Amino acid sequence: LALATVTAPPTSVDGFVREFLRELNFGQGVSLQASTVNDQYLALARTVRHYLMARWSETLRRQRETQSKGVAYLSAEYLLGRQLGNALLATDLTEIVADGLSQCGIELADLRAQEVEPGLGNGGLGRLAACFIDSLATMSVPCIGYGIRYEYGIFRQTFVEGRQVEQPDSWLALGAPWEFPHPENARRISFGGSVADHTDDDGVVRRRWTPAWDVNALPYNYMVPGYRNGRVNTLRLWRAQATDAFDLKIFNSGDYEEAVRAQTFAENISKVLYPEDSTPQGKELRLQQQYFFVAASIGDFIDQQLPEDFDLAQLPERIIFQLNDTHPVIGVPELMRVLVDEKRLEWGAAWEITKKCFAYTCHTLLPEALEVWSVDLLGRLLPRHLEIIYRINEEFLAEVRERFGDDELRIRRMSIIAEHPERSVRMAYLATVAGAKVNGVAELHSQLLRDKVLPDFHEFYPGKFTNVTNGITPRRFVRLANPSLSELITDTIGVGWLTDLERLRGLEPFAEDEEFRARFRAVKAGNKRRLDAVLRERDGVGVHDDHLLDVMVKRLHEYKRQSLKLLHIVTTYDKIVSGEVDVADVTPRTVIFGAKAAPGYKMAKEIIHLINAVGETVNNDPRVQDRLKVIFPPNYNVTLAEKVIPAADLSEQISLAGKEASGTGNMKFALNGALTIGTDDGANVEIRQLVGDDNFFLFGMLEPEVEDLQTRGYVPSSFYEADADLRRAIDLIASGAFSGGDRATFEPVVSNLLYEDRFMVLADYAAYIEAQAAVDAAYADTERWTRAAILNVARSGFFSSDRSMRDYIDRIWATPPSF
Ligand code: 26M
Repeated sequence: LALATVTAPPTSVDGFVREFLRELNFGQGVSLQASTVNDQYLALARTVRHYLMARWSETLRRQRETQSKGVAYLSAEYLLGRQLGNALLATDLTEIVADGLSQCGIELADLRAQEVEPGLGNGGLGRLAACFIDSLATMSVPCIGYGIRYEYGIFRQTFVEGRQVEQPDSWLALGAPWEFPHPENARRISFGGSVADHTDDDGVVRRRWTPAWDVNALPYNYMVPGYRNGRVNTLRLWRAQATDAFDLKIFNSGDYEEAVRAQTFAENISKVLYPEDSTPQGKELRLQQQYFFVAASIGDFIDQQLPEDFDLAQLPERIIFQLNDTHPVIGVPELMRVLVDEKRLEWGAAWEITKKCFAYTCHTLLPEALEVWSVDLLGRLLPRHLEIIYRINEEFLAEVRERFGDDELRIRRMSIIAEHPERSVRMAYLATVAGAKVNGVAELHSQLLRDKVLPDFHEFYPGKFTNVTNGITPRRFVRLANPSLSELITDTIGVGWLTDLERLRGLEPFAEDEEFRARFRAVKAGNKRRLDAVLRERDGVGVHDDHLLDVMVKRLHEYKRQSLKLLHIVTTYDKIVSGEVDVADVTPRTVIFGAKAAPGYKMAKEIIHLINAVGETVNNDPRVQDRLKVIFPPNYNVTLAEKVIPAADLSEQISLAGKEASGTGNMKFALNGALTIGTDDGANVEIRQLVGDDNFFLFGMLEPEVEDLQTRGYVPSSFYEADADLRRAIDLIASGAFSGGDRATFEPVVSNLLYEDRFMVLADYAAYIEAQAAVDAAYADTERWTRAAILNVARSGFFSSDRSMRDYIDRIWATPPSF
């Protein structure tokens, strides 16, 4: 019967058109003639949802029935990108929908362009979460993603006179057709108050938390469709809402203003994504966000996803909570609180369960990025959790003492509680103590994690540490972003590669095939023209399709060294205008930057200003004759990435060795046929090993050399003194050449480079310039370049996030029997 199962609409052009018009008429309440593009987009999104619905309910039904082990991915960020194209790809409806819409006089592309991407993440970490849930759905692995439904995602970036200005990202303003609110599964999340002993009805004295205030957590579900496999997993994001208690206040206190203020206070929790992605600010609201979503998620899993009579001792057989960095680590004491205080398990039994239910992924090496919470703040907001953390620490340190004796230095080093500069909780240590596994995100990163960041812990728990190199979903970043390359690949090696990316190896012999190389170049040229059109429409500037397209897109950070790229541009410019090189001999290049700076990160914002200023000068200097262009489209996001990356010839991955945990943009470029100029850092190391030294431009100090220079004492100005080209580049910036003659404008950037230069830009300058000369030479040999680009594609199948997921299953999640 129709009631027993959910059915999908008919998969035919006519069936689609009927369904679409119904949504337009009855969902949007407009006729086709009267409808706006937004009406049409919303109706289409809802129609596509209908096609996914049957698979979703079937997935949920099977999950309830089998109760097999699954993953709960806990992440404060999901940088999803647009949903429509991906949903059409997953259901194989793109053609039917395009045909149907054209019968209605509508272009599918226009409706796709209408979607505002959910930018619920900052950068790499959030995008990784989105790739992982895509892969798990595609591999039919039971997974539920948990996170926060921020009302405002990552800010919209604009430039005013070359400086970054942030605007709120109102991604929900035109309608949210992909979400399903589930108010019936709302949960109450408590904060503050105090803890005291209390004799329970069973006569046992237990600690009892009496919170001071609470909020409602309202879940919104989003579909995570697998690629043509009939599976749809769930992403569940929580929204904060005031509880009735707040409303009651209105009547009881008579203080209406105060009651409304309190309501606003509660709802602030899911209001906005914090736009920092390295140096945590220790803001109370951020900790509220973390506890809010983690407590809601753990409670939801236990109460909603498990059978009522479930024996919690079996929890590790049913679920692994994967911690995406330390942001959800407060989940560790939360699960302990639930098990001990609410479910009345013994502490020891609860700890045995908890230790098996969490695994921790670390995404950084920068010491300032390691999250700590002051005991004072944590104790005020979550007093019971602080007690639990103290007890975990006590028992942990007792174990350390048992192994190593009273080695007080070691105890102090390893304590979850730091005493200086302020008593605080080291979240990475808590995660390491509680996690069944700890992983880094690339081989080099995992090695450094063991040796430099957590060496004492590695010594104590050698088996705990492992590596899973990051990956990216080829569905979005190859198939959707680069349809013409995808078609060429399928023409050449057949179907199947999209879900088995190692098959790209089959392209290797075609690097020697002249006709294939010509087709490959035609694909790249086509992608450059497409990007040109996008950028003209978006920002009124284009890209030349006969230029080497040199791209650096990532968050703006000193360690990523956008300023090194800038010095290369300034040097090239200086050599042209000084007449040292004949402009006719300069390889025509367009450099594209894309980068957001955290709004409070001063130096990053100065560098953005400098990039824009250099671009302004270089692009308008007739002596350059258009052979060097610098463009910086504002508001780089997933949507723009999908256009920029497929057009790129050269991928800039130039972080100081030992600072970039992995990088994932680097993988997207290689898979789209760009060559990398890069340091021996993060996953660059593995990319180079796979594609081969001949097909990768390596430069710069190795990590041990960086360490060494650091200990010897790094004096940036000595590099300035010793290198005439470098001196000229820096002097040119300092002279005001890019600031209308004003020497003050970029003085902070110049001084920073000369007298601080934490990330050794000047030390790697000469090597970088030399490597860029090698790039120019290689690009001049078109056939050789194309061969190398093809080999980059053919040998990068390893970087599919499907492979990452297999590694998580094998190395972290598998406690057989499972999956
Ligand atoms: C923390 C506290 C308060 C506010 C914000 C944060 C925060 C948010 C995001 C801290 C770090 C955040 O992201 C870090 C990140 O994106 N790391 C990157 O992770 C990628 C995926 O593993 C790696 O490829 C990158 O190398 C790494 O920099």
